[in-house]
Amino acid sequence: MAILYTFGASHYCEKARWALDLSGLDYEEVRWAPGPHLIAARGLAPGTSVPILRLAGSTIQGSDRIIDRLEAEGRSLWCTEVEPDETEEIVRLERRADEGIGVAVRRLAYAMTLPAKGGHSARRLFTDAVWWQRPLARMMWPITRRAIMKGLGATAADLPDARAALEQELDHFDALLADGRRFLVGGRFTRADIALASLLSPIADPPQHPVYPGLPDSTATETLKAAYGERPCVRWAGQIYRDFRTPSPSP
Ligand SMILES: N[C@@H](CCC(=O)N[C@@H](CS)C(=O)NCC(=O)O)C(=O)O
Repeated sequence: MAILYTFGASHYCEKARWALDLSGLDYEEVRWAPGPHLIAARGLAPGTSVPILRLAGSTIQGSDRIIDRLEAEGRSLWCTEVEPDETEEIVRLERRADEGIGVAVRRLAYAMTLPAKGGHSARRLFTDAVWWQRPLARMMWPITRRAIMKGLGATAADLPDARAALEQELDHFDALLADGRRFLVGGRFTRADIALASLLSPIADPPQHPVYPGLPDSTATETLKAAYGERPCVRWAGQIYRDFRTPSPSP
């Protein structure tokens, strides 16, 4: 059976999980915890980031590559038969969601929670990880926490920048959706919609999300929702979840 390695709360992992759920592929999800994942990931893939998919003897790292593979196998339930100019637009918007919204949401969420010591965000990050990683993750947390703040530019001093970066990305997608379109490209549900909706899920916090409702509450989610929950692109993400997010099997 295929295995998807994730962080339960990661929005990039949710993107891959959503695509896998739609593909009908039989898979198991194994959730890791930040810190110990470094050892586990290096044993499997060139880099340390999740999601990682093990499928038929191969290892695919990165949500975009995982979706590429599902498409190559003809397993996509989203629309792939599009015009060449639409393909370019789908690629462009998925990349913008990955590199813009995805990065900015994560940075702001961490900048709001990690600088205050207290373990609140740690509980959310570890709670559903495989049993053997949890004690290790707790031990490593002081180092992991500092590494994340430094690596992602998520210190208290970074808050204004992090907020501005996210707002710039939200403005971009709000403007794109201002014509009332239901889907990002070509009037059909494509991988660009999966990308943007999943990467906005930490703000949209949709009830259909297969992981968030079971996690400890997050002050970051509440603050992000209060600040940006009414943004058109965030409301759009909630609607895409309502219409297209089928439940995934429990890990
Ligand atoms: N563009 C990548 C981003 C993946 C990513 O940044 N994953 C984070 C979790 S949100 C991660 O694994 N960080 C730990 C690491 O890189 O070691 C994708 O779409 O898969």
